[in-house]
Amino acid sequence: MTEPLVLIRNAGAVRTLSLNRPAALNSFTSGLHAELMAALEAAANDGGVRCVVLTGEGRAFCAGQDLADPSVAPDPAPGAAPKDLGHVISAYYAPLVARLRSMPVPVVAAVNGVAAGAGANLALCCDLVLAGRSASFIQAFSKIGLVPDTGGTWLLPRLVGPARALGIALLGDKLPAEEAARIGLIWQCVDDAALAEAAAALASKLAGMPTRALVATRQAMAAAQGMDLGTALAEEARIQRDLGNAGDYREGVEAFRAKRAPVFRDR
Ligand code: T3D
Repeated sequence: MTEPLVLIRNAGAVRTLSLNRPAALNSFTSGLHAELMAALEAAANDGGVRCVVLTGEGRAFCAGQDLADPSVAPDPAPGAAPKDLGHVISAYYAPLVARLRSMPVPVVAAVNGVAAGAGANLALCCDLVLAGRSASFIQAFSKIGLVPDTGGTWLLPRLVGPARALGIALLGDKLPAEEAARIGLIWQCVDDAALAEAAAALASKLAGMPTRALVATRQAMAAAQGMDLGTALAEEARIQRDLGNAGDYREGVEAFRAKRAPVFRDR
């Protein structure tokens, strides 16, 4: 029996997806792409899941594209046709980013080790990124003659500003987790030994919160990046109108007034 390329664990309303190609630092093959997409799709469609955690098996989070995969690695044979990396991005990485950014529940990245290339941007696509102190983020693309993909050109300047984003992307240097947290690239850096527990606690907290409002916040903040203030204010009014008609708002206000803990159910 072949090992699954994504391990799936459930704890209450939290589903953890763990990339499982540790010998190749969880780098992406078409098989890993397919299993990860299927696992995300299943989590999105399961009403019992209220938060997803993405992590990696072994000592890495994800080293990006598997550069040994013959479908993408340049063929050294003289006169061999170049590989169409545009197709690889459109067929695999772009749909993965779109899937993650439209998940109906919050997604936490628990970065347990190196996150390089598409692996770094996979983590940064998640809503909250926690990393172990020995983890690192590498925009490895420039080292092999590529640009940041998997949302990197969009995410990096928004997260850390254009000057830092360009430095990180051009140099492709290893950015330690502590520094990544200091400059606002990620949410938090914790001791390696505390990572799993910290991610579980964060995910469980998010799972108990009003899911629809959390997801709407992600979407509104992303959309507002391309709007003027007036348009963003109008969009806030539109979203608040929707959420104000939802059960979670009624429950949140009732619980506040009754001085009890709320039980949110919308998804
Ligand atoms: O190309 C396209 O299809 C377009 C899409 C591109 C998206 C991308 O992600 S491009 C960027 C691809 N990723 C990289 O360039 C990173 C390559 N890896 C590294 O730079 C280093 O491995 C790390 C900095 C991530 C870790 O370094 P280190 O010293 O801790 O480990 P290592 O010894 O280099 O790697 C350990 C093993 O994992 C090794 O295999 P071995 O020798 O033990 O059999 C190494 O070959 C393998 N490995 C690491 N990264 C990859 C990989 N194998 C295939 N693909 C990888 N990306």
